[in-house]
Amino acid sequence: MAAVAALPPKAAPFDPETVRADFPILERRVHDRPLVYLDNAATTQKPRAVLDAEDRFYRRHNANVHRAIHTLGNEATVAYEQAREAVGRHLGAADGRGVVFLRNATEALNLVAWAWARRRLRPGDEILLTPMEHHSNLVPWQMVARETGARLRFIPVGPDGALEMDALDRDGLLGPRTRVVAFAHCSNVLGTITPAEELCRRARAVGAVSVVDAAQSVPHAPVDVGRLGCDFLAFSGHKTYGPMGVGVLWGRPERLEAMEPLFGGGEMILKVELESATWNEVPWKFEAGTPNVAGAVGLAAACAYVRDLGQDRIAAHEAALTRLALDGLGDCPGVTIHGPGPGSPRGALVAWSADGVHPHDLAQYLDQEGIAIRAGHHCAQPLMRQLGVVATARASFGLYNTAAEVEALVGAVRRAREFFHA
Ligand code: C6P
Repeated sequence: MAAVAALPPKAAPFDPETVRADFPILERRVHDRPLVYLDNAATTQKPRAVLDAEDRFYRRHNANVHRAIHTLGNEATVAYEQAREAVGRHLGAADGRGVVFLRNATEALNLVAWAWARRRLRPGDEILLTPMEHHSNLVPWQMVARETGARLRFIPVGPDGALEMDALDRDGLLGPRTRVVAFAHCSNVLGTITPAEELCRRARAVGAVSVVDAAQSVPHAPVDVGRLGCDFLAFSGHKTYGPMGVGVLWGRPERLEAMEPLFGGGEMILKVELESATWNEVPWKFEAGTPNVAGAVGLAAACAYVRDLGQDRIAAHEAALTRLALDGLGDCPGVTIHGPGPGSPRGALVAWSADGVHPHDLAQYLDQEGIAIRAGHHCAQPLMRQLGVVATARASFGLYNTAAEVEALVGAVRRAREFFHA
């Protein structure tokens, strides 16, 4: 189990000041100011428990997995497979059988698109998405639609950032032609939390598979694949306090069983002849070649870390920070906040436009004060078009952020406006 600096009793309010000590990078200064890291939706910082788990793997147990008879090989294999079990349980599954280790959420979504959808879809079939998808959950479907003749359809996003669920029936978006329903659990721009359970249920009712892009939800709240009722779920380790280069596709084991592998090579085979081969069992048949074992071990440590802290307490803390940011930024002159207003469900991020200040200029100004935010299209260009902007500024919160940091952000955004309007 991962160590946590000073584990408070579960009932106590969450204290970010205590957990900050677990993150060495937060000691850094940027432009001679304390680092205020508010770019957690892009990637989170790593606690010592994760750094140590990776380090320990390389120092003590490094060997290739599933191949060697020697002691280190066995230890590495055990560590890797234990990580799989831990990630499966973190997602509410009984075991790790549905957990495919990949590089990131993007690769996980591509695996479903190419290995599941491309082989099954026919002209006239439909793939139902939303216009607020990250490109990683849009472009693979565009590519598969082009190859198969399937049609892309979109559940509209209203001005309040919510999905217009009544359009499913009103506009005939969901029906017997729908084969795939793929959507973000939480938008990386609007922060909208989508009605994932309902969408999965509606998909199931018409015989479509549901694909949940959980890149922005798994890091912030407990996510249970059983409760969601999804067929596939994707997330990235690096956004959830784990290492870069490891991501997960969770698939309902019977769906994975029915899928052909996408990549051929080592470890995904059962038997190879000169002209043919048969496949290993699920999930290994999707993991061709040497996997990122240290990454998987680090990800399992990250899961243990947030569970030890209490995911519900982290979620409540981040919701309070988000409310503070919505209120503070909302009071700044010339600022337009995108996405659901206060009181509506929202992930731990706020994107906004500031009248007369380009988001890139704003991000650079904030950087001079040690404050890291993201500015750009956030890999959601169609959504930017709908919002009528080319880019936005975005602050996104993690468990180690504090109310004082949000106040620093708001103060700096105010000063930036005065600076750029002077
Ligand atoms: N978003 C951001 O918003 P990868 O790069 O594969 O780890 O994650 C891709 C991805 C998929 N879905 C959603 C909803 C996402 O937000 C992201 C990554 C980052 O800053 C980078 S664009």
